[in-house]
Amino acid sequence: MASTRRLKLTAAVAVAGALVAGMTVALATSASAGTTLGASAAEKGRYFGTATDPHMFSNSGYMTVLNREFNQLTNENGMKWDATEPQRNQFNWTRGDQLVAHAQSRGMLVRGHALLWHQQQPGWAQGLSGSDLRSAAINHVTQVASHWRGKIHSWDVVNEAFADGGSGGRRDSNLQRTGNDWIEAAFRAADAADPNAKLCYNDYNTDGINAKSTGIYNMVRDFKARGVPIDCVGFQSHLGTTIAGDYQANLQRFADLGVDVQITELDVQQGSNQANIYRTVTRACMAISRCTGITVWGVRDCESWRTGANPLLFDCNNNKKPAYDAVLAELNAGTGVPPTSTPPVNPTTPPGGNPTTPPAGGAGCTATVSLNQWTGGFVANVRVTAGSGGTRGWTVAMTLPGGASVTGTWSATASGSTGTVRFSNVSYNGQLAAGQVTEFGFQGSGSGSGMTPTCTAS
Ligand code: G2I
Repeated sequence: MASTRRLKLTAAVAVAGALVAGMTVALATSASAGTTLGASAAEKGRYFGTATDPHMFSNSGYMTVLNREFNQLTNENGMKWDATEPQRNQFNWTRGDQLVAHAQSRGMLVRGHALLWHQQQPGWAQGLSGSDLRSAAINHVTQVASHWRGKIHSWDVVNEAFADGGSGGRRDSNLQRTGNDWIEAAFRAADAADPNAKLCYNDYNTDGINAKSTGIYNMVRDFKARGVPIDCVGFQSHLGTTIAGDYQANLQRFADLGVDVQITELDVQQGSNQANIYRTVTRACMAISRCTGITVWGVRDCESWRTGANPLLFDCNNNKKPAYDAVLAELNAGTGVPPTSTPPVNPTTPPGGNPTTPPAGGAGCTATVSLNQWTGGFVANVRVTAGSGGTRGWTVAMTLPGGASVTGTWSATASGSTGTVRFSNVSYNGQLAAGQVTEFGFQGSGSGSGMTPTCTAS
């Protein structure tokens, strides 16, 4: 985990041409510096991206704009649950692979969108509930994040889980009904599957300090305090004809928690204020060193999901709009990010030690468990720390209380479901360097109290 964290931090400056997660990000900054959105953002250590869909890749006018202006791509629909897992455990990578291939061929970053969301679930998942849905959801996170491991700059691990209105609480959904800890279980599974991707929570109507953004702020603060692996918060910023006066202050309060902030789905209602609002958003991001990039939700007005709103930077004839000029000017006027980001601060030491300073385990390995329990069930998250000799593989044995049984496991293989259960590494998390940490988890029925893990390394 320690080396993992450092790699994640360097990802913020990947746009400057660093080697990150096994992918070379070489962005053309010199030829067109100051004259395109991507190059101007890259000069300031940031990305400027767009949502797109591979079905547009054959449209030459569109692609001229996309390839010239943007250095980050998000698949508008093709990496969602319904697209990637249309039948349970049968995966379709076509649209995501096409987008990743195009991005890689041009040195563009990829934002992954979105692992878990209450919308655009495949029909089979919509029909599930309880521990069956929880297992399917965690399996989805693991499989999808593993498939594109090392190729995704940032993942929207969980999308739109908070309610609109004044409650500041969670949105009701089939996922929420599996237990309030479903979000942290998803982040832990994503971290195990792709340790170098930045892991984001993404939502809308969070464009200012309000009840919803404060609910999310409290969740992120709690995650940081307990060592849940969250790296960033996405602010979609689907905006109308006004923008909150505290837009920047809201981003800043999240950055101050020790997470990156990203503008992930920006579009603004056409009108006399459109260019000004785009300018305000860009200026706010450039003023915050942990605001690592901006993504607009489409290239041209005619492909926007907001039919008739004309909310984007290019018209349907590939022409730049006044809002484009406003954004470019702000990118060029803005400040750069520091060459190395400040490491995130964990306000309290999480169970099992702070990930940046793992405890010395001696030879072999050590394991700690943290539990989220409710009446009749629990989720256990287990942290495995390699001792001074590192590991080629590991097994964690745990004796479940009488009446308890394992109903689903992620990032490990379980030997059984009751009594003493042995959890062994899967293919990608067995090899750990000295002091390195990995995590796995399982869901159970009954009570999980009193389990003591014993770790054996091979
Ligand atoms: O709703 C706007 C965005 C809000 N945040 C999450 C984003 O993922 C979301 O994107 C939109 C896409 O822009 C739309 O393109 O998500 C919609 C789905 O909720 C997308 O719409 C879907 C339609 O619902 C489908 O009928 C259609 O087949 O687009 C699909 C492909 O065109």
